[in-house]
Amino acid sequence: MGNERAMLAAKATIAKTVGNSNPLIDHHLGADPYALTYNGRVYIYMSSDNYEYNSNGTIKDNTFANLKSVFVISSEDMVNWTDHGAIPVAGANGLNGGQGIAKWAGNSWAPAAAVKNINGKDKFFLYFANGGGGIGVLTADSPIGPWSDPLGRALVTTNTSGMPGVVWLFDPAVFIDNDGTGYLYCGGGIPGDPNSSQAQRANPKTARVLRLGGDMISVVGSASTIDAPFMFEDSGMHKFNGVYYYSYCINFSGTHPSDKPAGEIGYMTSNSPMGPFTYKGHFLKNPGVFFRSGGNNHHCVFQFKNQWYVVYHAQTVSQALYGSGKGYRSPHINQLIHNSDGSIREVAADYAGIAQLSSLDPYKRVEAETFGWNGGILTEKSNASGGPVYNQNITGINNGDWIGLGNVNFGSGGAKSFKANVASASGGKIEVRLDSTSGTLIGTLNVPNTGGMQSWKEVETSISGATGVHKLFFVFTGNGSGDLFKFDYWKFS
Ligand SMILES: [Ca+2]
Ligand SMILES: [Ca+2]
Repeated sequence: MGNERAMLAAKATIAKTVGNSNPLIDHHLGADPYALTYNGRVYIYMSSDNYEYNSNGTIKDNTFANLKSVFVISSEDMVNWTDHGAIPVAGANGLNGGQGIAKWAGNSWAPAAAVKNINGKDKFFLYFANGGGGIGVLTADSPIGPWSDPLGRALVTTNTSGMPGVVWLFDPAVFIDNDGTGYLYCGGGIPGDPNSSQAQRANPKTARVLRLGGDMISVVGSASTIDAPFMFEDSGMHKFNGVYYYSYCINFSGTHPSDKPAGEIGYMTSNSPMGPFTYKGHFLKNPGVFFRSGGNNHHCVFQFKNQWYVVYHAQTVSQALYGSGKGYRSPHINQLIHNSDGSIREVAADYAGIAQLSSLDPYKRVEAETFGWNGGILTEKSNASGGPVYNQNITGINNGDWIGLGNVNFGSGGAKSFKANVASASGGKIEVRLDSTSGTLIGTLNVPNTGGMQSWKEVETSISGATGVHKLFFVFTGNGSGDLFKFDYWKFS
């Protein structure tokens, strides 16, 4: 994920400070976020923003050259996020080290995910844009994969019926109605750009909606045009109180009426998922209004545990590292409120984000790559056996680095022992602390030399004084300035 963390002193957070929930993660980036809720967890799928450097090592502005895979994180409480790594989507010309799944695709921009029960089995669908030239779909039996390419080609191209006139065939959103029918929303751009007329900017007619087949990997009939005023990109769809809300990013060109402000998320409503839609207003200002660095605006509205939210991106992590955003994006979530008349209130985007929804259970296996806050660590694909698909471990662990978790419930009886799966060529220690990186020490795990940095071993230590609900911190210590060890999962008993 780059060497930028090496520049930071140990113990420093980048942008997500202890107690805050935004950005969702700051140990790596993630753009164009999309939410899927399943079995009490929210999964966020993101374009794989990654820092690009000039030959002299200075940071470049984002050219989007790295958007070849899809990052996935998930949470049950909106504070502690599990890193599920990167789905190697684009597979043309040996991309993703030859492991790319969609062999025909050169890019995987702006994913969208859905789950549908087909023949008694939950099937997952991941839609993505092959740059601005078409939309593909991968399928899986779990929200984190493993994924496969059921078509071996794009699902939607510029040749699909009803698609001509779309400038950028990208930014899919997927929606499944109560009757099980799926719909795909996509498109963007301004005809004639950069020499477009005001009429073309005001009514680009580049958004589309398509009905999907029952298998979710075919299209039915012709795409319908959504005449979204000042449409730029970033389609969204949600249903509230029987009304269909189509939302999108308003373009930056020409003269805008005051109710269609440039770079904000506007929305339209209809009584049908295929439209026609009527413009109603806007609900999410450009990220630059809230977080200084602006750039494009990308969002997804979703419901989780009976509340509505919007996940969006902002250049907060890159801004913290480099002083300006440089076009690199990170995911955020804030609450979304429908007024009693059905209109959507302006979102109050901030760093505080969502208060933790539930306490974490420390008595089941918890992936080490699950945390709310961190200082100085990275994640990577793990060779440890027995973990989830695309299992990750914590890496880049230097003396003084740490991870922290929001509200962990040890119960009234308390924890007696702590077990961790670790790998090391040299050894070190994990200090287990409550409430802060310098809080009450409830145990210290000695990490032995396990024979290598991917030679995994479960080690255990006794714990005392851990009862009730606390923030939980693991502080990593050891000799020397190099990488001390790696950390796969942990469990109290
Ligand atoms: Ca480190
Ligand atoms: Ca793990």
